[in-house]
Amino acid sequence: MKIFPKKFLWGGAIAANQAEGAWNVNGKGTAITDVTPSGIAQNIHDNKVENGKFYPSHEAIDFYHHYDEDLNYMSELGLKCFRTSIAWTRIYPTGEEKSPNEEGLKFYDHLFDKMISLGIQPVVTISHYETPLNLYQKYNGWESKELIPLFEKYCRTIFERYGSKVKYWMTFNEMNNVHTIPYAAAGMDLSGDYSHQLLQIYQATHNMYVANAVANRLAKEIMPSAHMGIMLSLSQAAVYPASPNPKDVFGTLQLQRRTFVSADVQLKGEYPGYVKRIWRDYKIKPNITEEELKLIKENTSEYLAFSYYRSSTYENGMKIYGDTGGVVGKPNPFLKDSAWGWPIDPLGLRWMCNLVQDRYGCPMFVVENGLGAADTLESNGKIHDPERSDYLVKHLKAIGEAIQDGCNVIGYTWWGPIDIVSAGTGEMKKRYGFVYVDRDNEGRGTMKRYKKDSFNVYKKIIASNGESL
Ligand code: BGP
Repeated sequence: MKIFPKKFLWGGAIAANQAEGAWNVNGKGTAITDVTPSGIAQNIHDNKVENGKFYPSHEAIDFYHHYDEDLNYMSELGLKCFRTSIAWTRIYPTGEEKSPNEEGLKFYDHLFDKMISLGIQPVVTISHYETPLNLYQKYNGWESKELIPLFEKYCRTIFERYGSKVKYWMTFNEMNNVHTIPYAAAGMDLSGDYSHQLLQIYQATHNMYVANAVANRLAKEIMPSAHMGIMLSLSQAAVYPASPNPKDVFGTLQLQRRTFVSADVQLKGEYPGYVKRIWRDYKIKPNITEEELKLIKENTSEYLAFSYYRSSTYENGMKIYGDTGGVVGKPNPFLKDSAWGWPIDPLGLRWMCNLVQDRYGCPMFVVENGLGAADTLESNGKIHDPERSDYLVKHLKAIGEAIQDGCNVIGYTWWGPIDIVSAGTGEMKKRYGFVYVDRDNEGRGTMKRYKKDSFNVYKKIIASNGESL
């Protein structure tokens, strides 16, 4: 049955800091990720060198020097699009230079040209956990409005340069994660008591909403045919009440609203009442001007891009933890966990698509989904990864169901179609790829690439436009 639209964007997604390596070459400045030896979710941010080792983002899989070969694999896979981020610090090393770094700009010219020559459409995240370190140290990242004009300058530069090559853009990766991993999501630290921390969170997200609106306004001027989206972690919203206790059910809604608020403001253009209630209850007053609200209202985003890895369960009053995968609640007896403890729940993805359709009615783009697992490279160069194939097929079937439910899903980019460094743990061992990279947690290995069994599974699905599912 023909379920997936003809122009469905089958793809893969990575982030500059988890793949490129080459962290300080050709004028690149230091990003927050470059000083997190063990993964960004762990908030190791005090700029300490651990045994002189900065493996994760300093070398990663050296995509910077291997992109040609790597994109050839992506082309063989049949990808229609490839999502990556532009490293802000390649373009503006500290975020504050007057003019951009030409070497950095050239790199993305080559990268996008290569994709286009293969018939792969570039999809760009403007800021993926890669705030320039200087902006964290000087301003505590997005807590400060100083970042808005700096971001605008960065956007102007990349829109003017790549506007003719890139049609799909998204501003901030998983902005809603600011509640659980503020250093990664907003380049900031939280301090003081809970209400002060809440104030910081709402101030930072507000500043990012303004920056998103500014980017949308700029896009209309510079590249009017571009599609501008927001990107959220919907694993953060895929939360089930742990019981039918009304307190668990209502508490779950409150928790989900930490995610919805970002979509409500940036897609509908207004702050919802439930947020104003939180501000009143905690006696916090973020600095928000009438002019900014007008700007947000007039420059809403067109589509909602999201990641979805897992679901969680919530019991009223419980302390919520979070990592890159979403929130971590009570174990769900109905689901099996991945090797890294993330419950595998394809139906949760169908639920999220439907929820987005019902709440916003806008196009949606599943830009991250995947299974992080350890793989074994056999002596004959083979890698057998049936669990990854199974995860892929089940989640794509769930999207197929969502499309039949009436959801406007425009594409799907599997997370890490080639192995990259894990954002959360800094490990190489937690692999998502259809292509294996010979590189271990200690940075050893030949860097050679190998196709895994799952490679052909995804290839077949794409070749049949999803009909083989
Ligand atoms: C998301 C991030 C990605 C990515 C993914 C998987 O939150 O946007 O950068 O890494 O999670 O997480 P991890 O790498 O920790 O397995």
